[in-house]
Amino acid sequence: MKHYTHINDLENLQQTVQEALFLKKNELQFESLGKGKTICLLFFNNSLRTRLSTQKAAQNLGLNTIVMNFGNEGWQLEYEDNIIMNQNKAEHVKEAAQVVSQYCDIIAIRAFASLEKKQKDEAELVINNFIKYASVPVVNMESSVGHPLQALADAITLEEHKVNHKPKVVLSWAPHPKALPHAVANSFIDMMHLQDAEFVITHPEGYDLNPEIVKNVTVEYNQEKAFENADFIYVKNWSSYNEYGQVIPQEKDWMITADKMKLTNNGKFMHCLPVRRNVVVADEVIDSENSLVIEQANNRTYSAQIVLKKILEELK
Ligand code: AN0
Ligand code: CP
Repeated sequence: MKHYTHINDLENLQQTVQEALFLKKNELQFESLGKGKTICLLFFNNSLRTRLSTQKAAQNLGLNTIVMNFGNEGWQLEYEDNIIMNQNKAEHVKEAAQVVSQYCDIIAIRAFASLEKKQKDEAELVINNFIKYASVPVVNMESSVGHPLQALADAITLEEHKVNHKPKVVLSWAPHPKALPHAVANSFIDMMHLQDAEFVITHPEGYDLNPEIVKNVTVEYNQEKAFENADFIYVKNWSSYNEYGQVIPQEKDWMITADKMKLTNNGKFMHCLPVRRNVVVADEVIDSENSLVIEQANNRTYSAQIVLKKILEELK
């Protein structure tokens, strides 16, 4: 695994989850592995969890960390080839990626979808150009299309809360005032393809995700029906994929409430955070004993740490 941009870059998900759980028991057991090496975290968008947990994971492995926020602090990058750069973009990714590679051994990047043009987002310009021009491994900290460190943390959390039967896991859409990317939902689905579970996706009509990612997963447009007997309810908002980036108003309220959770098999509530209370999920659900959101956030450290550990072992 040179780069980590997709959950399938892991050779074996189940084994990686076990390795992450082993790390979690003693997070400093490989504290010398990254000694003398540096990771650069490049943020083109906001973050709380990804930023702190990836830094913590790096620190647990003895890596030095440099964090850079693009946006206001970095030069605006150009991604087009053969372009006359006489507008507002000061630097081409071709130089930028090679330059960053001079200062570090691993580059991690967060660059969300713009939600303006599907084709442009799906080309994954930022992460793919860094992979093309950088001379060091690249880690995806949420790109246009995926958030594989989140999906790995979710796999770890599912494993820790395993039930003694094949679990029913439901990915439910929930409302949000802003247009949000598809990345978290996509990577959760990619990860669930590798699990032995009954997996159902529920969302309003018009919110169908990319069929190439969903593949043969059951889609149930009736949220209550989908929730019946579920062991895990994984909640996320996303904007329309077909009407790309649009928010389609709903008559029915898709917010996750205690009444809806009563339809489940004492189901656990999961969300990657940040979450808008009483829009996406009612206080009574996120504050309940069945809410796993803080554990998911905690597992972001071990998800990042096991990925960085695998990359460092290959660098040696
Ligand atoms: C982002 C998203 O939905 O992709 C980040 C989630 C980890 N969420 C928001 O922008 C609120
Ligand atoms: N879940 C997650 O990636 O959170 P941040 O956007 O705060 O990093």
